[in-house]
Amino acid sequence: MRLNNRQNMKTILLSLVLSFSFVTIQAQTAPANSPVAIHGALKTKGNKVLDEHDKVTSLAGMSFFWSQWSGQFYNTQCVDWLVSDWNCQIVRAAMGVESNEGYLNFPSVEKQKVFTIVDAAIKNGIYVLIDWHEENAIYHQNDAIAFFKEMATKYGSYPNVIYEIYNEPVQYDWSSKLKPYSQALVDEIRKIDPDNLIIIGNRDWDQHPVECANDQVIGTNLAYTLHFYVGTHSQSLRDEATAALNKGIPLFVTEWGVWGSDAELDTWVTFMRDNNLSWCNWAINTKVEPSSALGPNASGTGNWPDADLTSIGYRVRDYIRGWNPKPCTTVRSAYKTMSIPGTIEAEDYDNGCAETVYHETESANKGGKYRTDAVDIEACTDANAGFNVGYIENGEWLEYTLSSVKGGTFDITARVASFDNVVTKSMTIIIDGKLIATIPVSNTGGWQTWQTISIKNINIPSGTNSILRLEFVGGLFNLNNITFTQTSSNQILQFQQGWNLFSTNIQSADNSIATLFNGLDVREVKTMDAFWLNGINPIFNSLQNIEVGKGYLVYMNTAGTLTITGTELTLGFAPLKSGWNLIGSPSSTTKSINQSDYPNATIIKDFDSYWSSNGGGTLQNWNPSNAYFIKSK
Ligand SMILES: [Ca+2]
Ligand SMILES: [Ca+2]
Ligand SMILES: [Ca+2]
Ligand SMILES: [Ca+2]
Repeated sequence: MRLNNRQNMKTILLSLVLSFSFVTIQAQTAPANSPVAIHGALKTKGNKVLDEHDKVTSLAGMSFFWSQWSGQFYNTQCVDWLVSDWNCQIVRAAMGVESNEGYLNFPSVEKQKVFTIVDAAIKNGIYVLIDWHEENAIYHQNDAIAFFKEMATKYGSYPNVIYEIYNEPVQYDWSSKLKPYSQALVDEIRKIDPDNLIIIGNRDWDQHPVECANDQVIGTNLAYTLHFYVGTHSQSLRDEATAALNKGIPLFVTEWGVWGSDAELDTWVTFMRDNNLSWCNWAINTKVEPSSALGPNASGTGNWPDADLTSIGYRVRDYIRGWNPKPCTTVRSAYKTMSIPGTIEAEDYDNGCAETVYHETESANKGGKYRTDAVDIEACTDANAGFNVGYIENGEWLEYTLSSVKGGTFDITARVASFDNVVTKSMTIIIDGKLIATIPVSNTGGWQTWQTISIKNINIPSGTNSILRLEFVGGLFNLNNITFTQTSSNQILQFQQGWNLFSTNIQSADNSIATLFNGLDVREVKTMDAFWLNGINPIFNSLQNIEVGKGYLVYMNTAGTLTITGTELTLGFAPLKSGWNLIGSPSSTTKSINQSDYPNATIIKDFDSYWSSNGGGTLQNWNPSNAYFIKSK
């Protein structure tokens, strides 16, 4: 039925509104930081594939195997795993067309497998190749057109989708056979989807892209296929690819694998990296053949442990993981609860991102143990075994959140190993931005020959949720752990101008008032029955020393800070006289006041608040730096 003009206009407006909101919804669909959220719609320019920000983009991922023979892998869980564990940025649904089991005989069965993979890719925010996987497609052009028109209608508005219209043509002439097929497919797809990438196959299983470059298909956002098998193809095919690129066409490696010697594996991967070629590796399958990524027992739904991968699959996974590393969004947190004094294992650096909690010169964990960040961790043969950070290089650093740092003087020791005589090396210790110490490191005679390095009498300020940072100068050593042993403690007392109450639990080597208060603007220190006055002849002072656990009054002419350094002593409850007493805190930590602490106490007070055996008052805690007036029955 023909629409009249008014209805027609309404329909156009309505479809504009619908398509606009549709696009908006999809933009929100790609999960944050996913490849599609980052790159958006791909396009071509010259011989490059660009993202929506005009940035040259190459993607790495896996190809599924022929759909008709590996349907057990065509499921959402498998794609989820390839994204979450392998970091695949693209997958390829290789829809088998010919053969008795293929699409031509079972179109809805095979198409449904493609839908499953494409929908899972969209859900995960990755790219997906819809691959017409056959060698003789020129004889099934109408089937291919019908299929891709349906795909373009269903998925053409999703930036995720890439059409691969002819997997691997055999020896058909480009200009007279393959190009007309490709032009027809491109023209039909473009009637529905004006912009998603279309990848075009070429002669001899995609080894002659130069022929395409010399006689190009007309259209936009077209790239041409390059396929290779490491161990079969070598420099001459790389030369062909380079020549095609130099003639200005973009290439897309929709499939490559290993078949035979893997000697040129790195060479081929480097070639793709250098030329920004996107790729999918062949294949997710358990078939016993050289290119399979999975061993015979691997599940059909992902969750593959390393043992389920073939040696090639394991290496390919590494390439994919490192191709476009996932952006780090991990918020810093302690890997384990650690504090000073104590031992900090080098490998227990904080959870978090590179350059936030560590700096590494290269992105692999070269030791391959314990954790999966860039930090190099290996099994350790030192006492208590465990792990050590290895491959330490000049300028690398690690950070650790410490729940508490007890201020005081420390001996610091570290267990190190090195088999290098040449480089001058050391480790610098920084806490909360303050340089604490630098310890030299020298050759121990082997990478697992462990020695203790140490530095003594280092003063460290107290803190909570402190950041310990270890900076490595020179490098070329391994670190097992670092230990902070407290040799003396600090107590820091903040005095206001005027009268203050205080006590201490630190026994310093010289606890005379004259020494402790040297440099402070103090007028007087007193107890209830003795005094010390600044400036008078010392022999007239009835009070000479500060004793641990006792309470004192001090009058400051101006405010000041008293640091008492020495041995921490255990405090306790002093005997009380009847009536008023001045006592020191009975506890070296903040602790609530109970009647049972002093059964005869009726009032406990400082300058600001009181506790009463009858209740009331706001004084609730023994504070280790305070002194108290206490009335006893
Ligand atoms: Ca589109
Ligand atoms: Ca590393
Ligand atoms: Ca390193
Ligand atoms: Ca360790």
